[in-house]
Amino acid sequence: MTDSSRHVYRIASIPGDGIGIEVTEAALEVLKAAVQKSGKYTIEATHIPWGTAFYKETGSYLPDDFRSTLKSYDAILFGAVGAPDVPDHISLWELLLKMRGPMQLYANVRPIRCFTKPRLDAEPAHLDWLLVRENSEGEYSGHGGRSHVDQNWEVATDTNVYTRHGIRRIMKFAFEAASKRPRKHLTVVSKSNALRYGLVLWDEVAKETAKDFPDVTWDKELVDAMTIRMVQKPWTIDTVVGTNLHIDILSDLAAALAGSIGIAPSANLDPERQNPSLFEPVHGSAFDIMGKGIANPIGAIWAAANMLEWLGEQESADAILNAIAHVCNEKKVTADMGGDLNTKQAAAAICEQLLK
Ligand code: GGG
Repeated sequence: MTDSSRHVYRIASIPGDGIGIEVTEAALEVLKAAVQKSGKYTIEATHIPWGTAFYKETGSYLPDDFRSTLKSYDAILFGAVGAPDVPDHISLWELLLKMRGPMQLYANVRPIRCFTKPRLDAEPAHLDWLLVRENSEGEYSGHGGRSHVDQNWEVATDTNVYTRHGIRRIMKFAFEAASKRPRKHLTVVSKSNALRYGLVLWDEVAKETAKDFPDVTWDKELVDAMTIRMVQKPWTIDTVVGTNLHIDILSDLAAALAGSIGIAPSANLDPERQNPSLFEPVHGSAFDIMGKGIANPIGAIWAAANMLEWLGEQESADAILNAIAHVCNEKKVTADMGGDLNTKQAAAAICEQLLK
C-alpha cells in the first residue's frame, strides 16, 4: 500500500483472537480499496501478533515495552480478545484494558446507525446515535480484591473510582461531540439515585460542564430507564454519555436494536493525541464461529472508517460508510443481518461499491 509521493499512515494491526483475525483482514482489504479510491495517501499496516497465542508462547499478552512500540504508529486497528481456555478477566485486562489506561484512551466513542430495518417499532433514522463511554476509570478502575478465598466468609470487591478530572474531561468531550451533530442534544446517563457518591459527582460535573455549551440541550436519565427509552422512544436520543460499564452495556443494546452486534464500531481515543488511538469492532472474539468465515466484518470496517476520519481522511471515511449503507440496503451481508454472504464476500461487496 505504499507510494513515496503520498502521505503514509503507519497503522499497527493487532487482530488478537478468534474472529478478530478474520474481521481485521476484511477491514484491511477495505482500507486498501479506500487508498486506491483516494489516491492521496497510503497505509502501511504492520501486523503485531499480540493475543492469546502470544500469551501462551511468552507468558504475557503484551510485551513490557508495548507503549513505546505503539507510539511509533499513527493509529491501532484492533480485532478482538478472548479465548475459551483463558479466563476472560485475564485476557481482557492483560491486553485491551492494559492498553486503554496507560495510553490515556479515555474517550470511547461508539456510534450506531441503522442500515436496515430496526428491530423495534421505529424508523431507521430514529437510530442514529453517538454513545460516549468514559474509558479510563469508573467500574473498570481495576481497584478491588478478594480476601478469605474459598471460605464461606470470602469477600470480593470491585471499587468504582470517579475523579473530578476524569468526569470533567469526558463530559467536555461528549458536549463537544453533541455540539457537532445536527440535533445538538446530549443525554447524561447515570445511576445517581443508588450510587450516592461517584455518580452524584458525575451528575454535578455534567451540570457544570453544560454551562460551557449553551448551544447543546441536555437531559439526564438513570441507566435502567435509559434501556426502556432506547426501545420505546429512540427518536428522543442523539448523543449519550455514560460510565465505563453503563455504555459498555447500552452500546450492545443499541447495536442489537440497529440490526446486529456485528456492525458496531468502537473508537478508543486519546483526544489530546499524545498516543495513537485504537479502533476496534465492539464485538468480542466469538470462538463459537471462529474459522467458519461467517463473521460480520462491518463492525471492523466501520472502525477502520472511524480511524481514517480520526487521521483526517474524512472523504474516505464517508465513502466507506456510504458503501456499507449501500450493501446493507442490497442485503449483500452476512447471515446475522439476513444475508447469505460469508465474511470475505461481504467485505468484497463493500470494496466493489467503494471503487465504483
Ligand atoms: N473487539 C473488542 C473486544 O474484543 N471486546 C471484548 C470485550 O469484552 N470488551 C470489553 C470492553 O470493551 O471493555
